[in-house]
Amino acid sequence: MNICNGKLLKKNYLLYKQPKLLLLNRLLPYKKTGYFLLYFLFVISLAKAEDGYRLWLRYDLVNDNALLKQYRSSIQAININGNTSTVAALQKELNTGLQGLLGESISNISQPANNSIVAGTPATMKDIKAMVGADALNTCGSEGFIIKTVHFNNKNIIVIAGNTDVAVLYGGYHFLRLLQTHQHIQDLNITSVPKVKLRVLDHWDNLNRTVERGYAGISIFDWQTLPDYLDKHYTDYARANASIGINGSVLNNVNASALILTPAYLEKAAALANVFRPYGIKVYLSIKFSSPIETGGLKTADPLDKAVQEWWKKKADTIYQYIPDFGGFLVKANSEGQPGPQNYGRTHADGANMLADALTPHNGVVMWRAFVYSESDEDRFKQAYNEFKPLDGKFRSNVLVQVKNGPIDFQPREPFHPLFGAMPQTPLMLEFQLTQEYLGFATHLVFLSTLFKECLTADTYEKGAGSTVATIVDGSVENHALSGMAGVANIGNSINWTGHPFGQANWYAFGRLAWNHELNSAQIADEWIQQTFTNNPAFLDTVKTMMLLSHEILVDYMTPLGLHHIMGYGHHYGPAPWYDKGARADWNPVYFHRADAMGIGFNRTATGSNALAQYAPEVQAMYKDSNTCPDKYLLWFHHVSWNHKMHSGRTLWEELCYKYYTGADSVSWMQHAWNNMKGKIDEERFEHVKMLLAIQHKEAVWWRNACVLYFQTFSHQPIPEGYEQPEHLLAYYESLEFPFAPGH
Ligand code: BDP
Repeated sequence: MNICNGKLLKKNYLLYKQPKLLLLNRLLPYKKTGYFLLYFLFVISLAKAEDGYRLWLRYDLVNDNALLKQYRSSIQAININGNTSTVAALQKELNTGLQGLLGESISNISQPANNSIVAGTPATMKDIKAMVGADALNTCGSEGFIIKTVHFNNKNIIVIAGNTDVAVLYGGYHFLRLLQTHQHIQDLNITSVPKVKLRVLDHWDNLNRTVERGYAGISIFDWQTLPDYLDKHYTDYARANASIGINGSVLNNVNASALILTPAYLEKAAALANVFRPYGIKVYLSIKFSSPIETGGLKTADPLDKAVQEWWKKKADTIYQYIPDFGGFLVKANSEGQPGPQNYGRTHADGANMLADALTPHNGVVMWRAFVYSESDEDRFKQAYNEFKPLDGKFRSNVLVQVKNGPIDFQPREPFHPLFGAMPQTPLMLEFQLTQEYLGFATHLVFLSTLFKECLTADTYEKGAGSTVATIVDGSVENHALSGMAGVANIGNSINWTGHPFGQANWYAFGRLAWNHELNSAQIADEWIQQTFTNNPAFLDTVKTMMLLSHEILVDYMTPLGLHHIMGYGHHYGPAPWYDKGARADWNPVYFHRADAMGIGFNRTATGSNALAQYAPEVQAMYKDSNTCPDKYLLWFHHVSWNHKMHSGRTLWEELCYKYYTGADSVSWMQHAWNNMKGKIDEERFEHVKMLLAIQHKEAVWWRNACVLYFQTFSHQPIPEGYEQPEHLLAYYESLEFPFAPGH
């Protein structure tokens, strides 16, 4: 199936033409109109099939006649020069995109003409500088683009310009987005430059195609048939990423197999890199720190050992022979059982620097993860900071320390990680999780843009007010040359890529925010809905509201008021706040919520673990007093009594019940809102989302009942009057087991 609708229709037609004639011949003798009607309905339904594969790159005919007329008159031809694979990709995308959107094919011309698009760089188009201004181009760097309507040599032209082919490709995708979102194009003057340099998807995909924490099928990377078979997914994945500015892909799980660096797999990775390259996407690999032992025959992986250093240097040289523009390594070391430099008494900096030195001659980078915690009496919240803060300034210049958005682990809500604001001399790469490991897997509709924004806009006060996480991460606070944002991918081979049709929005939002963290969630939702579903204003309004509220709703029915990590053990499916059998204290929900007869919550103030001290004084001031701490972080930082007075006037116990009940109830509201959308979009995706919302509702009620009943065993207070009583006793919820829950 082709992602572009223009082609899809044609292909389907050819594909079904033969059976259609056969069927027609069979039906003719009956000559019953009923059969014909049925048959035509069948053909129409095929032509309209919407399985989600096309993502936000659907390019369906613009259904606003006035706009269509405007578009058609301003876009009559395309002038793109150059013979690189990126130029070819851009040409193809514009041709297919415009053909779909405008319903007519657009000719390619070799000179700028009146009412044409001119796309190029100063190297490929001699007039480009004169059209947009050399100064403007100077602000674009190597990836930024300009889209401008100009009157040049008596011609009306839409210019898409950049300093490199890839920049122009980004501009081309942005232009198509303008049309898909029905923007006027007569007076364009857009300059867009990415704020963050490395915008990377991290795949937790294993070489056997299972995906750690993946809920959308198996891996799209079919290592078995690579390098010879190049699945269509690879190109469409690259297109989707390029369209939102993602420029890197880590192909394999952070819990890495050492085999990834063996020649057989490097050849496969190189084949993927070749497909991705025209789209500006670099390939990175997760490495296993013990690779020199496992595949190199050495006795040690000590980063200060000369033979080990030599092994990595040679390995890097080899990798670059396969992949000349290889991006670098992602490393999980001394975390959750992975080997690392500490096995040899060395530091994270020793380990990262050894790898960095091997990559330096080739301009590669190391993304060294700070997700570390070990069995210890220390609050898990504090451990990454304790290990990494003393290493600030000790890393080579091509190392980024990659930090999860929050201090624990991708919870529905976390305060920002205290390392942001604490390592001024080190570029910190922000890691978000798009796959919904702790957020209902791929069956809960939750738009993560608001979660991302909550973190990005949080003020660390590193250099006074305004040092937001976003400005730490984009390098502007400390003037770092390197900057990066990573998203743990939610992609699999499921037909719509992400399992839940709305999971696509999280991939989309991540890319858009990595490019420009100043975009707001409403804008992003707006763009995504229009491109993915429809421009119908009623649909747009309702669904945008659902999306914007969805994260808060999920927090309410799962982990309100600052509760965290109370999910099922191991697989993290469903509620299990009672669980206390985990091999380590900090793998148990009871460790995190600390409910007792007095109250609930983790005291992280000076009278408790004092994790709060890891933040700047201004941040501490916001959170340190349980009476002024925002409700949403209350139980992150305080153990408060069941009768604690909340800002609403309710007691903590009442508020907890209120949140759980409102959360579950809000999912019914989402169902209701969605049901009203029937007929506004295709039946296929409408029904899909409807069924998933039913699961979400069932599970939200399950979360509510299980948690309220369990916490009631400590509060000893009744569920407030007027609330529906849980369907089962606590013992029932505690007895549920899910040995085959996916993704672990
Ligand atoms: C946790 C996941 C685990 C990952 C780990 C990580 O449960 O599967 O390996 O994060 O980020 O959230 O390394």
